[in-house]
Amino acid sequence: MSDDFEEGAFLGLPTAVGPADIAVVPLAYELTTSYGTGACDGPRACLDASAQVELFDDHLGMDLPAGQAMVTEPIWEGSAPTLRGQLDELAAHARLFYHGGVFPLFLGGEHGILPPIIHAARHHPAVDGDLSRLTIVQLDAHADLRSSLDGEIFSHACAASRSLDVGAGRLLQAGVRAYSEEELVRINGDKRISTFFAKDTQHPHGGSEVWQTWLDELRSLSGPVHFTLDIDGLDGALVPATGTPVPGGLSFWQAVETVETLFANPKVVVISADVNEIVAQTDGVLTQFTAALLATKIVANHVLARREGRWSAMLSTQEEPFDTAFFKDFDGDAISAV
Ligand SMILES: [Mn+2]
Repeated sequence: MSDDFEEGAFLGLPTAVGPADIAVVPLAYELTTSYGTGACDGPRACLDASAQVELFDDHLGMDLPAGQAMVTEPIWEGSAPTLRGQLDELAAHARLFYHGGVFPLFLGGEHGILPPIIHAARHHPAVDGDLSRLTIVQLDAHADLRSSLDGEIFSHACAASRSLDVGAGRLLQAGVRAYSEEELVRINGDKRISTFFAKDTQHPHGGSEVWQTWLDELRSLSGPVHFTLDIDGLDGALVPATGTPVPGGLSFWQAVETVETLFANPKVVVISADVNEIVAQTDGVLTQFTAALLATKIVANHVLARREGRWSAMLSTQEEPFDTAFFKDFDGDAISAV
């Protein structure tokens, strides 16, 4: 722990003065969690746990922040009385980090944060208003491809469906092992979606071959990418306090390998990432520490991409108007159903 440790900041690193290169953006959002509760406290717990993470990253070969200006934003909390109002607020907040000069890492909060983040990502210069250019890479126990859950189309269980409805061009998923028939039909019928099921990648015989095809898929990507890590994609033993821990999931090193392979792709620009469904574990710290370690891996790989010329600031020159009432007016007819 260095002398200039800052309480509550990511990795304990003091907030940089001036324009940020990397922004850690905590989002205390939890309105639709169906089983466990506490995703709202997750970002704070993750920030606190990150104080115990080593600053030296062996893949990067340096101590973080490795010369980058890093800031930990104040924890965002919605004030609108309705879920749709909060989604609009969240999108407007996320928009602040898509000008192209900064890499945002959002800490959630339930997975319902994804559609407003993707909506805001259209303003990133690499996306340039056309979200069909954007690929979402998702690690998750759940497909999150329901058309609705308990009548709510913005449930966390619909995060991936709504992100495609918002306009994302492609969706790659791994770790998936809990899904409905409706979601399976959608996976098989929608060409934008490629899903790698945990029963295949984690199979004791032949699983490693399927895992290699996942990595090859990541290597074949091009264009802007948002990486979304639902920590329940990991085996439930690693994240016991997350909203819905599920056995049979990805190992820690498979999550790390996914991050390293994605950020190493020279044709890809990872414009942003999120780590979500973090819940403050009270009988230990494994859940929030696992999340903090993977968040650190994401930051370290972003720094490496900068140092090796795969990421450079590309500030947008025009001030595009932002649709601040997108979700409030989101057309129910526009949602995708099987
Ligand atoms: Mn999810």
